[in-house]
Amino acid sequence: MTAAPLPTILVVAVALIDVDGRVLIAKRPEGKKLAGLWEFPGGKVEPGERPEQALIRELKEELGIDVSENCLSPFVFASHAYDSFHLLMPLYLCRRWDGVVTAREHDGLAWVKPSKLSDYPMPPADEPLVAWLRDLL
Ligand code: 523
Repeated sequence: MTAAPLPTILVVAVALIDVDGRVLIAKRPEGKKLAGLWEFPGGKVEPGERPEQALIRELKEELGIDVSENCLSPFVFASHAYDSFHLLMPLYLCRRWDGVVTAREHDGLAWVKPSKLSDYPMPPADEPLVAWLRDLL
């Protein structure tokens, strides 16, 4: 018998990059899946949303910042089969935002040089993105 295919969910994520070329990662909170791992912030694309709209919404909710759509550049697509779903996750780059980055939903935030990102345990979908960012920045 063939196993039923895993449902696919679309999640958007961002690498916020500061003037010193450091990248923001955020610690997933207790009580959520993959708690304690450091992720590129983002979240699920809700029905009817375009990915960029979803990312702008998530950045406001999670980090308290305002981002305009023309500051978001699509960079690379992550794909990972978790136990119960297949995750598709485009990573956007963003170097400009308004407001102060604040952990509203995470257990911590860190601004990290690309060469040091691999020191932080990440969700499996995020791990391959680190090498892409190291090569770019
Ligand atoms: N990931 C992931 N990496 C990553 C993100 C933002 C999300 O692997 N950088 C995974 C973790 C979850 C799933 O994607 O299994 C959904 O992410 P989540 O929970 O952050 O999305 P939300 O916040 O939209 O979900 P709800 O808490 O259900 O609202």
